[in-house]
Amino acid sequence: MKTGKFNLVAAAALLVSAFSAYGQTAPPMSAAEQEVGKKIYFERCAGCHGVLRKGATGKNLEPLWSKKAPDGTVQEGGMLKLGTARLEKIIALGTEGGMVNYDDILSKEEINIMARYIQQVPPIPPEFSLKDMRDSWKLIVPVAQRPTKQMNNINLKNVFATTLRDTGKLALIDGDTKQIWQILDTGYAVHISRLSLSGRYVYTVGRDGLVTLIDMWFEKPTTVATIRMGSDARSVDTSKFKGYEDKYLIGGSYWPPQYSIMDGGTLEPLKVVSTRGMTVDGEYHPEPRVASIVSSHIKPEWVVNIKETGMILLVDYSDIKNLKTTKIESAKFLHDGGWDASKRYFLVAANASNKIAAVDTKTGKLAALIDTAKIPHPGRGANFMHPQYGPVWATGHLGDPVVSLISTPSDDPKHAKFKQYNWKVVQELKMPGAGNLFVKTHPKSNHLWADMPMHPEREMAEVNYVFDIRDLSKPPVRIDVAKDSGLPVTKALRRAVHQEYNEKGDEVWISLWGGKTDQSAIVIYDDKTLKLKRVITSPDMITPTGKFNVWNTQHDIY
Ligand code: DHE
Repeated sequence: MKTGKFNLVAAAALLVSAFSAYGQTAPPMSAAEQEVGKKIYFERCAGCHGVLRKGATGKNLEPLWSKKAPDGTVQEGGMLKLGTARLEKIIALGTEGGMVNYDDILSKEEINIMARYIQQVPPIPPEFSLKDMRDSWKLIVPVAQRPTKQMNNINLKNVFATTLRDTGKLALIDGDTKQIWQILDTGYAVHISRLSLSGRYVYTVGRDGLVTLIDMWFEKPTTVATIRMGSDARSVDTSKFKGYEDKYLIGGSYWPPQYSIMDGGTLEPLKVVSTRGMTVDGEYHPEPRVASIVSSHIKPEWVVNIKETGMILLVDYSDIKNLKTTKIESAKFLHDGGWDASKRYFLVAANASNKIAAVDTKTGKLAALIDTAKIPHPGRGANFMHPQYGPVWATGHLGDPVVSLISTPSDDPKHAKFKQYNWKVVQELKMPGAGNLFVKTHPKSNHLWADMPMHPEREMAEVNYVFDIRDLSKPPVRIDVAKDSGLPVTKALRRAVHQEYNEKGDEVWISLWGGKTDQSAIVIYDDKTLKLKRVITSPDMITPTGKFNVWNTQHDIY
């Protein structure tokens, strides 16, 4: 794994001086142990706790911290105060606050290393400039040398770009034949894939900041360009407004905290914009990470959600030399989200505030801040017509056993009677447990699927629940994805995660995300009958997570 120009020697020197400044000494670590700690921290911890360890969804993990409470009292804490033995317990067993247990992911020795590592001063990774991006840029096949028409017979609209998380690869699966078409090298633990508006190109972003551009018009899908945006990233999208179709690509980084604009066809870097600045509370934050990004269909704009500041940016790409940005205050910490059915409003989880922020991309203003149950986590959410309340958008929750349904506005005069409910949680559907990550439906479906992969118990993490949206008073149907896969039970949980419909909207694909050396599967259900249809598995099917159907991703159908 590459993490950019991380300078260990400088970091080690920093450690020594900082410990004496604290007057408390962190437990000793060899250089090799620090290297292991750095790698595991990047892979497993930084996403929730931040590179500078100031905390976001996860707690502050600095060696020592102090903060002023609203009543003026000063609170103090830190990893040095907790000490190695207590930290080992927390890492191994997890916490009620939502941290997962690592005793089935890390060895005892690794847990001990991590307990000591987080008592050291966090090393600060280097910045990443436009020049660094340019130096990392590889244009493998220039546009002029690419096919001018599709050179294969695959129904590209029904291809699924599937992350094979721990192998640093992406599987392109033919949704018609259910055959793995091609497996390609990508960045580490690809987080999402997004499609060009044309449906020809797949863009993926690895957690290590590597963006990969894959052309599906070749006989076999081919990587035509790669670029690094920094050392830690989660999001990409193209420009989708008329006249700018796929002209640009935007990528959001966790480290350094910034977004980058690239040429959509070649990934040539064009601009880097820092997101450091003030939070919605008026405090400076040194690490405001870029969470979800989405491309507007009605304006030449991207919606860019900044996690730590709680600011939603509308970035106008019609003139990138004179970049105009609207900064909308919402709440902390922004994470994932999706469009309402009209594609005018973007709804994003402010997960630590237990709120959903809805931005009106037509007026460029915040439309609503809606209180929800604990830690909303919508993925892109799910839109459907509620029999009683009209158009709703659904989000699940990591922290509470419910799926919240939020009423969304509609211009259709037939829906005028539902206006009174707009931006209210009109119903909470009961789930048997918390730990939900994704919900999904399709305009042609009568079902709403919900997973619980972050639930600590096997009977919950390995299944999905399906609601009948025509009659939400009916109890949801339990679908045992792990059992249906036919694969043997393994020590590691096999989390049933992330649902995706096929192009026609009559099949649901669910990933069974097993241990990093275990063979896993994609389990496919008939959406009408809820019966098992097919299992895609092979020795290459290791840790599948997100799946992105070309047609549905291209057109934001969910
Ligand atoms: Fe995700 C979306 C960040 C952990 C699978 N995840 C997102 C988005 C962000 C994000 C910002 C929205 C991207 C967008 O729409 O532009 N995810 C993070 C984290 O910071 C976090 C909590 C910790 C980390 O270290 O990354 C995290 N995510 C996970 C996982 O553990 C998951 C389940 C498996 C994995 O691959 O690591 C996971 N995240 C996903 C998926 C999406 C996603 C599948 C896209 C959902 C979609 O349908 O669009």
